[in-house]
Amino acid sequence: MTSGDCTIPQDWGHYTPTDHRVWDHLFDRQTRLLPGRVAPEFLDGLQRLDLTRPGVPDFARLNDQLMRLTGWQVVAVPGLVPDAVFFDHLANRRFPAGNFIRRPDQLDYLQEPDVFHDVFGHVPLLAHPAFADYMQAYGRGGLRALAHDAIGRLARLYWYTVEFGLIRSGNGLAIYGAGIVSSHGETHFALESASPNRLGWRLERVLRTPYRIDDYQQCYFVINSFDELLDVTLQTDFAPLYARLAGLADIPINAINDDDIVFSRGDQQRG
Ligand code: HBI
Ligand code: FE
Repeated sequence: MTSGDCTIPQDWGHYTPTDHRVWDHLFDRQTRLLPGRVAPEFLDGLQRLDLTRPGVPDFARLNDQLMRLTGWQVVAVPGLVPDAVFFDHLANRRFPAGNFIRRPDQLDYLQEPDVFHDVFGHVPLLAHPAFADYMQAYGRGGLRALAHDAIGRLARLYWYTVEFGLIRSGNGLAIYGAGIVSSHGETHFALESASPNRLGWRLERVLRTPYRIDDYQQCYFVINSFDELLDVTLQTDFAPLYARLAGLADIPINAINDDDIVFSRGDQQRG
């Protein structure tokens, strides 16, 4: 790693008893809620990575397991890092995780990703081979998108999969996006609220859909499987796609198009 990679030591010993209590509180609240709502691969990752131990995880320990399972590593960063740095980490199978944790009065909302969002939300699926490869493919795609001035468009893919993705699971829908999985309120909202649209995931559709960062989503996209997400991403030649999409209008955030597959919150596919 170079000195421009924005990493810092996690310094696990610096977490206070309050920090560990905040982790445990959020962890318990989410793990009570997730069974039956989250993709089984996520719960599997929590177990396999030994994340069920109390307290803020020690990255050194976590990395032993993660390296063994999929060759990924978690590195500590102080907060948001520049796009090029972020993509370079992902492209090299390193996930940058904020090393700070929110205060007890910030349990429900936080602007910058902290260690709970980053580790609880993102890391369990990095133990899953197809998702692990998808994240690396995204990082490589991000580095190429920098050259095409297309970061804003590719960021929509990250947003609607890695952060706020839904997946078909058994005969229902399940959450897998870290922004949902790490949020008590949005876990309920994404699956149970009547207000957002839940549409079948298609790469081009997602790249044409803006998103909002200041509220629960108005639109979620549903993948069939992590294998499909990986395959489509690997097989797509993004440069000509960016060129073609530049000539097409964005699709309003709350729109349903004729060719969209619409899922209802009762899980039945209507479209
Ligand atoms: N930095 N630490 C951190 N975490 C992110 O999720 C992140 C980032 N920098 C840039 C970034 N995300 C976005 O540009 C991408 O999601 C597209
Ligand atoms: Fe995130």
